[in-house]
Amino acid sequence: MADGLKWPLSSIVYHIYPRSLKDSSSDGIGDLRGIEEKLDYLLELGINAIWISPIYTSPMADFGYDVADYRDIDQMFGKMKDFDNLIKKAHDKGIKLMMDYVPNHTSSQHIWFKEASSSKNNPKRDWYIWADPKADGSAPNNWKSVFGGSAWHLDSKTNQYYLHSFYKDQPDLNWRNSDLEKAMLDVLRFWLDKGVDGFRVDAVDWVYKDPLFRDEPRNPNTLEGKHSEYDHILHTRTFGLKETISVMKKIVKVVKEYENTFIVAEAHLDLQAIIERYVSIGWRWYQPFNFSLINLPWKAEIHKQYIDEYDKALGDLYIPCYVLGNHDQHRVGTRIGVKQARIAAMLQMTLRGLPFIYYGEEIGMTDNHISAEQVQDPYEILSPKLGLGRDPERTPMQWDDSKYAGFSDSKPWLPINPNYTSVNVKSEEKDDKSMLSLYKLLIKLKKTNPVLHEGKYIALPHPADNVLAFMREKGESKILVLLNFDDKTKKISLPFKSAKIICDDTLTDKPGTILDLTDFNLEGNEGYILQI
Ligand code: TEU
Repeated sequence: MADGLKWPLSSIVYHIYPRSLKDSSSDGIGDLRGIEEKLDYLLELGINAIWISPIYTSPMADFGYDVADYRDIDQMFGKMKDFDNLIKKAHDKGIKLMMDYVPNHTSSQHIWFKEASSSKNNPKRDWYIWADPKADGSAPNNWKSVFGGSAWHLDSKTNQYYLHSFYKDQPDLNWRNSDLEKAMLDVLRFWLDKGVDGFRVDAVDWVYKDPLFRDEPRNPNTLEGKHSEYDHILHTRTFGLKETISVMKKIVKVVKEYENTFIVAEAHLDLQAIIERYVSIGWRWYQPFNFSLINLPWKAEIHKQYIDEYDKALGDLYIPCYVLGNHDQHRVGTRIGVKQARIAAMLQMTLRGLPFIYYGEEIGMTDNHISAEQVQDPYEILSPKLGLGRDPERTPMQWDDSKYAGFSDSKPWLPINPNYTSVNVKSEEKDDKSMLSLYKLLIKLKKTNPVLHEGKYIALPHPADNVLAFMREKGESKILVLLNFDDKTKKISLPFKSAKIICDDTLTDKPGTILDLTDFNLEGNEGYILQI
């Protein structure tokens, strides 16, 4: 049974945004054959699992997160036989494949919604969430869509509003209906039967909402012009209801019927709530995403506090999770700068647990500027100029310095970042100090060094302000990780007279060189992994 499984304990997951990895069909949009072409690159990088953002049939109102058929591949990405081929090739190379599972909503083009909206008496009506207008015809309550505006859209044909937590073309499903629940759980089985190794679960905290449709309170801490309309409300009745755990348990129950499977679910939660998720779901091969490296201010003290507590709470029972970026978040190199992105990579790869790498992170890709005419993301369109749009972090992968960066022969769906002439796979492969070289080394260490792979995390006091230090320990073997989160030199004194360099952030120091840390200047943006 499933408990013999080991892969999430020894893997690095590469997150593919399929529109942007590699276009094999010359339409400017990435596809499945493009992914297949790049499997050897991933293997060379050291990746042994991929998660692909949605590739299902979709009108692409939210670029695949609006699913019109959970059991088919969008023609833009290829055909089912391309998927079958991809999974076979990936497995032959020892790469696990995780799909994206979108339980909260479908596309308004899904046959279920077409049926549900055809009449109030349609048997599928209750598969979605409907409510009558208020007496004045307005929306049933004050609930807001994440992307902006009311969460309700009037269906003029049946004169009822349907709920959409995200875009209006993404009607929310009603998981309180048992037929719907069964149909959605069967979707998991469909892909598991095809041999997928697990799922990333989308937006699960939105799945249940107050059945009485009561208003939500105003958030007293937000400012006009600074925060989105959605953030002006506290989501006490539409987010993270206690039923979230029960729906996750149902999803887990299905996935765990299959061997060697794994689930990671979105969890925009504080530390206590994350821990509660692990404990109440209680399956070792389930993991809530930990977005702390993205969301917390980039300060060593703040991260230490989080990591210490998180690592201790999970112990050996659950697998920690660290993420520096994804398709919804500005790229790490843009958030904290390209030099600190190296420090962040060293941190992510030396901590315990399962790291996720967002495509392009490994070459140091940064956000691209998107002009008003180039905007694609509905979030930017509905909540403009707040820096919320997600196009900047979704631009095509930079493979080489040829026209369109080796991503496609045609104009890509989003503009290539002009830095592609130097930030690209081909040139970084030739440069033994590049970000790509750093990632390759870190991934190799993470997978093969027994201390980094299996050792305990040992918290250490800060050697200096904004400097993080911790140890990994297995038996007598010890590794010290020393990371300067600052761009200023820090004087440190640690009781290690002969610490041997395994890796430094710029790959300029010779491995094996001995450092005396009893009286040491740690330069700005400098990081070390050291054998003690
Ligand atoms: O995102 C859900 C989610 O957490 C959003 O609130 C996210 O914070 C938002 O996109 C702002 O960045 C998931 C997907 O990751 C996202 O791409 C989809 O648009 C969304 O669900 C709807 O399916």
